[in-house]
Amino acid sequence: MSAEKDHTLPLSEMLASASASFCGKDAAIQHLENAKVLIIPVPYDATTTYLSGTRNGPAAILRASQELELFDEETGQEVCRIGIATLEELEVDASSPQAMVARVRSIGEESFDAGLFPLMLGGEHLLSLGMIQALANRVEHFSILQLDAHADLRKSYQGTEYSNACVMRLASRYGSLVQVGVRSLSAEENRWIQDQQLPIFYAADVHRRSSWQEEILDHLSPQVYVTIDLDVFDPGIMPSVGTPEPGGLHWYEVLDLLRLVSQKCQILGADIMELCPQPGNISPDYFAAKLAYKLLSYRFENQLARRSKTD
Ligand SMILES: [Mn+2]
Repeated sequence: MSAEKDHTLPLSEMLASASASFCGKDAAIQHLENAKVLIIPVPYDATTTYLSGTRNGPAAILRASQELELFDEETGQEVCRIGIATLEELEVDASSPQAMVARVRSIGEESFDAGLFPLMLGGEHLLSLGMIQALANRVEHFSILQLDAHADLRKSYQGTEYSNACVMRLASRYGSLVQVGVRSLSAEENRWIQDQQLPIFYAADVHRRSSWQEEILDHLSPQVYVTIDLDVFDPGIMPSVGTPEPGGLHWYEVLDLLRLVSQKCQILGADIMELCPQPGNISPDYFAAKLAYKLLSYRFENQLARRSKTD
């Protein structure tokens, strides 16, 4: 396939085989008209600053997802019944990070136009910019809820603004940014946060303030894009990231937040980024796959409940 070709292919011709799909063949939707969710795996890491390897993240998540139980005990539902389609891994455009972001943007626009909920699996965090730009081209006002150990608000890094270290500064041009779980930033980023009066919930705030989840809701617009850098979690439970930072969030802290946001806002799209698989340690891969399934379970909880009432 040429580097340009997948831009012109309709999404339906880019679907992964059933057995390579998220949650495997029992859950896979092979016709987009029956799907509500589009899983978009993007195996790209060009600007990662520390340990690289997130290009292997999407495949590891998809592999681990084959082992997921399809029933979710919290919602009492099997969210795969909503219709989850999976794209083949997006072809990498190695010419520049800008070109790769543009490729993600075009896939994002197509999935919004098709009425699908995009869930991107990364890959490096810079790619989130493409999905956020796609959303901004379709929706006027939305919040960006960023779960991340790092602020990623530098003006430029190593001579470019198209870097993981700058991605959320770029993204903040398109939606109102709310950051959660941050515990690593520069003095320059700190000044910018204060100048912009950016709502930021440091990891320490999450650990020490009982009302942090409600406070986050106060800052969110009715429509939200959720971007999760897996390093928001404590490296004790999520070691497979390129830049681990101690003192991260825990499983249920993040799940509770995601469920609350799903109940109070409309989540329009999401991504789970920066899985850097470690040979011999599959637990974090499964963790990421389950997080993706949980996010979808919460997002479509009400829709599935309405469906089962009319069944
Ligand atoms: Mn990060």
